[in-house]
Amino acid sequence: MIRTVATKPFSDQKPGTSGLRKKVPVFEQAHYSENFIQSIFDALDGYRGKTLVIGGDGRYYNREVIQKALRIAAANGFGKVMVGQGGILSTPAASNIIRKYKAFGGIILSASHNPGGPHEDFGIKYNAENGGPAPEKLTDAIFAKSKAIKEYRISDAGEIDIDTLGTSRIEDMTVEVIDPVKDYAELMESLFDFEALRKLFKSGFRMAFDSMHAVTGPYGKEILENRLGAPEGTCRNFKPLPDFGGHHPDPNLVHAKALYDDVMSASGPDFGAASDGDGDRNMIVGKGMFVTPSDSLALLAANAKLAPAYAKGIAGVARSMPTSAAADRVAEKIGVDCYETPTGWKFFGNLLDAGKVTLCGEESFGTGSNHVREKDGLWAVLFWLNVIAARGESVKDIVTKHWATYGRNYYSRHDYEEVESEKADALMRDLRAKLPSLPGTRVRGLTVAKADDFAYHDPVDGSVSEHQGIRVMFEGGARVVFRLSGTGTSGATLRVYMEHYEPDAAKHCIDTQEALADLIAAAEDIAGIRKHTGRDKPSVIT
Ligand code: G16
Repeated sequence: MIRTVATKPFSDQKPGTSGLRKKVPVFEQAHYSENFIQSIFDALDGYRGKTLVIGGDGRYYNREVIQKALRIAAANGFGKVMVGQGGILSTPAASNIIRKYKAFGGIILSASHNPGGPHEDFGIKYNAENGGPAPEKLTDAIFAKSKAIKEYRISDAGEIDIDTLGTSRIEDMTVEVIDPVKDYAELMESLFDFEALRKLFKSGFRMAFDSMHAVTGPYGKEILENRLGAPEGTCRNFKPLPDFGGHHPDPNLVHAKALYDDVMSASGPDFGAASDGDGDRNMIVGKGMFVTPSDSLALLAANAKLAPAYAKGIAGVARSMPTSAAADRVAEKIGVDCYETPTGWKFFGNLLDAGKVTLCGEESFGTGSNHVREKDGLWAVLFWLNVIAARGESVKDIVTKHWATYGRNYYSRHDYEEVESEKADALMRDLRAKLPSLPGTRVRGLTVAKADDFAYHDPVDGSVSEHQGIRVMFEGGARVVFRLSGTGTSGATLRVYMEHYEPDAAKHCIDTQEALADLIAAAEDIAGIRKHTGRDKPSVIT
């Protein structure tokens, strides 16, 4: 039976950079998750009788919310839900399912790289029929609905079995439990030269893929070990756990340090890769060489023709504004356009749908292409393997040769986490007020050429997104960017991004923090980070 439940709005259901992310106890409040899911449906039109995809990264509270989402979807008139077995679907796999089966959209339950557990993070996001994150117009509409909601509709059907493949029914809606890996593995096989990869592993190439006890475990096992013949043990931490084994499933030099150290050791594997909670982020490490996500995008763009899917060339490249300009140099050389978008994968959707770009990437360990409408961790790893196999060179050689050709963009991000929101807002406010007076001033031997608050004019739908980060550009091409994260769940996270271009190959092996020392000092001088936040060093450096 379908029930209509009276409810009151919660004032804090504004989706951030990627959906609604809060601590689990917030989602556990009576009506909280139900309100948000109903608000999503209230903001949509024309889904009656259509198909919805539901899945998540397996974190704590995933199963509970899936049960609620299924019953609310049935009560709202969806014709069918395709749900990943065990409630599992990586974010890129969900994007693929939406596209492949022409679903109306999908609900993905994840807080990405944030930790999981009863007191940790949870998240709900909606992806549209192109398989991509809801655009700002839609997230704004969902927020508006959440502030006005008076009731939600829910079926009172009992617990639905989501562990057995096959179909069942709730009210008039069909529930199909699908294999979360199969369609994704087939897609990967259609993009890359699996035969060459099999040969690579057969030749003794050693790799470690760290799933960080998150969603890509089953995907890595199937693709790398079963289909590509990588030896058992290649996949590490492959069992998805609700609390990710107590770690942050965040593939970077801090949280994937064990993998990094292993690859750097003499007896360690030739190649290492890791992915995050929901499988859309990636980290790439070769022996003696960590590849920054910004460089990774540039390198994949430069080598795209080596992978069968991109053999005919790429239409263009897009990167988020804080991402380094390494990809811009490649785009210029190969004669394609490069677009600069705000942080958030949702901004790439229009460019991909319009065929203006083929590859996109972000400094936040995200890389992807037009094969889905999300960034894709394992895709990036397979792309790298394809490049390594085709070139027969090590990651280190590939990267150093790239720098010799294009120059090196030294790049680093400093995060100040859990800063009091008022203090972080005051820092940004002061910085904004200072912008007009900055050009022409000299800081630490650098002259400010231009300073602005980044606004994006979407070339496809004409929408404008303002206040997307403060850019201070120096003469000679160096820059510092300041912005507040849109994915944190407590306080504010200040992100400071530093970039300096070095064309001279003789100066390409300087330590990154050393190469950026003047810029790091200039960022402090310009923004007064210490004064505002009381912090004398960042919490995380990547
Ligand atoms: C999300 C978005 C990305 C964004 C990242 C960091 O990634 O999808 O586009 O770059 O957050 O955002 P922020 O700097 O605002 O914290 P994910 O992997 O967390 O879904």
